[in-house]
Amino acid sequence: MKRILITGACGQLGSELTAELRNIHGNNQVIATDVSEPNSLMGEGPFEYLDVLDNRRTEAIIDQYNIETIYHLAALLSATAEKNIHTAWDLNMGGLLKILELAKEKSLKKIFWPSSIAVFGPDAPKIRTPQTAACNPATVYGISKLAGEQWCAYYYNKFGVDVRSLRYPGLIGYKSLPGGGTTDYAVDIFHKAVRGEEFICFLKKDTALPMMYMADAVKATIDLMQAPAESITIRTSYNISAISFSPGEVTTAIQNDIPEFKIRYEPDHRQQIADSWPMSIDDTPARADWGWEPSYNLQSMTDDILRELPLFWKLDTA
Ligand code: AKB
Repeated sequence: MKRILITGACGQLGSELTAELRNIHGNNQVIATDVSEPNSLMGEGPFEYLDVLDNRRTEAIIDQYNIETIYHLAALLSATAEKNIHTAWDLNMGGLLKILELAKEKSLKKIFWPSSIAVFGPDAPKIRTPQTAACNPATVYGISKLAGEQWCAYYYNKFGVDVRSLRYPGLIGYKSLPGGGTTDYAVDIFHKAVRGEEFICFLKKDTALPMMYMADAVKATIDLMQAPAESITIRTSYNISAISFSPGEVTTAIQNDIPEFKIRYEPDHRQQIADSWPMSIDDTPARADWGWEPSYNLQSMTDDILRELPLFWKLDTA
């Protein structure tokens, strides 16, 4: 029986994607791997310690479990990458190249690899940034994502590796926490609101960025991977869009449910990263090619998180 491998499975997206893939394919069909301890979010199923830069171990796991599809998520996010530029490049690029090469050698069926809105830099249009806008990223993370996209297209065109990719915006979920991203504030803010605490925001009030609720991100990923190969016209990475909001706007949405919620703004080094990114994204090709459509807007996402988060963390908000 052929199985699915996930690298970076303990991360914010990895945990929830692993759980959903296990729901769809069965617990034992999805092998979660990471350099940290497994968490309960990802559900029951096989877990292996894996540093993706360890090629021999990656290959051994692929062989041991008869892997045919890989979701290669292990990476450093934007803010951490700016502090560790060479480590970020080594992990984000080295990891991808090793997975692509193994996919070629072993004729794996499909590879998923996440890109980001960070491929765009200050010279791209800020509003509804098109799929084909100039990509001149201002961050190491963005540079690694842009180069990674080109490697994905190269392995597809040259060797027929069926690798598919999405340019994720900031992902917002209440179950798993992000780590080291510039959009992380938009997750932390809900935890503070539910706990009745003031939130200190590291971005300015009016810094709008593209965002997406985790349920939509998981759905987009699985829909892209299930789409027939002939419908995939973009082999670098697809723009996908759902919501765009600023810290001020998400605060208003939270205050609709929790009027006493308070926020204070103390912008730090992450402001410069956010200023280099688009404010909203045009995702026409994703909608046309494989029917992408988000389900959540800012208020429906906010209502859902504020309802579910206290139950999830068993917090007493009464
Ligand atoms: C980050 O903030 O680094 C990520 C991203 C937009 O790719 N969430």
